Amino acid sequence: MIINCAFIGNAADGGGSHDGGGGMYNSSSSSPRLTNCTFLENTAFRGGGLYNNNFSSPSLIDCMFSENSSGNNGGGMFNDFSSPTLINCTFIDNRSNGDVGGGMFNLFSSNPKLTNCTFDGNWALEGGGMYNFSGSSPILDNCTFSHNMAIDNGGAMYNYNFSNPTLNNCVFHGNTANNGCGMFNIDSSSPTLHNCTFTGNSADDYGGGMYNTNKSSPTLTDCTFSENSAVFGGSGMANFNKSSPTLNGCMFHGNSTISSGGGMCNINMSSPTLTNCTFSVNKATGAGTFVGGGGMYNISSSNPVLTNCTFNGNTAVENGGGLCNRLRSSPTLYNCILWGNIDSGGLGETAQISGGVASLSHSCVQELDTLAGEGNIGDDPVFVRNPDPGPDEVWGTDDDDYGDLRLTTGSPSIDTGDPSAPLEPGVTDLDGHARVLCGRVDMGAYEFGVGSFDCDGQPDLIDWAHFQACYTGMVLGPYVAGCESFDFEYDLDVDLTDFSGFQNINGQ
Ligand SMILES: [Ca+2]
Ligand SMILES: [Ca+2]
Ligand SMILES: [Ca+2]
Ligand SMILES: [Ca+2]
Repeated sequence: MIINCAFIGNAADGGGSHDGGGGMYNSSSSSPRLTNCTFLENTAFRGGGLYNNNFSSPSLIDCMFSENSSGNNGGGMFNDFSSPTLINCTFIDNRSNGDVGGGMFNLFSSNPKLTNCTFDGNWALEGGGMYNFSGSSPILDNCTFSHNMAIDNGGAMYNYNFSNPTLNNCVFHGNTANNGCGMFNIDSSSPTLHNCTFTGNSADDYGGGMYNTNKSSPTLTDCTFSENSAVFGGSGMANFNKSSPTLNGCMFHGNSTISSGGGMCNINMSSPTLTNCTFSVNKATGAGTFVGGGGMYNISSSNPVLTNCTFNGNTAVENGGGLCNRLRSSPTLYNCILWGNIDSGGLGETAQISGGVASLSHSCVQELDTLAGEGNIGDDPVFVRNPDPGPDEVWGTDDDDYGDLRLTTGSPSIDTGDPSAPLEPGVTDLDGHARVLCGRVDMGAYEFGVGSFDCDGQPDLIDWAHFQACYTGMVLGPYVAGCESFDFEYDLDVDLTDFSGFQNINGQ
């Protein structure tokens, strides 16, 4: 056990097997406990600060790795067949001078667990903050990656060759790279992300927030991509070469490119599945016949499936403010809203979606004209609030408002989604409410009418009279049909949490 120690200015440069761990070297199941330790300005060929080899999995609490550097991989830390536990640790300004993993390098099934850790200003050729290689799948909770940089790809994190990290409540902010500033996933690397945010990341090529290629198909729930940029496109997310992620409840707003796919681009047989997602005020300013897609750009046999997604206020200088589809790319859309998207032709149908559509049903499309399909409408969905650039009338400043894309009383998009869509236990909308209320799913990402048992859109005393009969307290449901309107968290009970939810909106 090592407490309150500082490792400063040490070097491991013996060559051969003596070239790892400038500050500390752990080998053969050596797993010390370190609390409140500092690794500063140490150097080595591998693992400038700390090198863990051959099942060495130390625990580190309140430790800092700063300005360590490696000639090869892992400026701050190198894990080789090793899975340390880190809590409240910080990696600042570490460098991998020769290769990859500026902050941390994980090799051969190294699966460290990181909680409340920060990676800031780390630098490498690839994977400025962290590089995971060959089945290395760390678990990260409440971690932040900011201002990390890769000369090539993966500014904050690079996942390569079946590396599938799990991330909860993580933030990627202000990272830079050629491709995938927040995260770069390649060769069947498919992380799982929940409640993560990618904001203000800036790519020289593709994928400001995230870049997926060669059959890398991450799963994302409740994630946000905002104000990222990429010169060539896919500023929020870029998917290449049979990479087809699954997104539920994700938001893309204020992302921009000077080419195609402000929010997302899908290229070469990449067909993501998106449910309850919103795209607002994303921008693609490239020029040319094949260029556009303020919200989403699909090209070369890329056929995403979108269910209950809302596109509003996205712009393309050329084609398809909402979606642009080119070269045998044909998305399928169910229960979607495409409204207020703009391209060179204004606000017409082709500004909402340009190019091939495999199927469009029970959706709202502004100026609906030539697109065929069951249950489609062209009437104003009447959002709570449209996006607004604020008093300065310029997008990209602090007073920007990406709007409130929930529906209002009387909206023609209420109860006009696919009538066969079932009410499934635990399946929610973007707000976490039941996905189907009042017997039929709505169009768009948000279901209307929570708190209104009688489905008149007004949560009031008439509904309150039903609340008591619906109340299950500590006992889990089932409750009677219709009571899901009171289940604010949609956790299949009606309890005190739901009571306060009802109180909050009663009389509105
Ligand atoms: Ca503004
Ligand atoms: Ca409904
Ligand atoms: Ca009511
Ligand atoms: Ca509940």
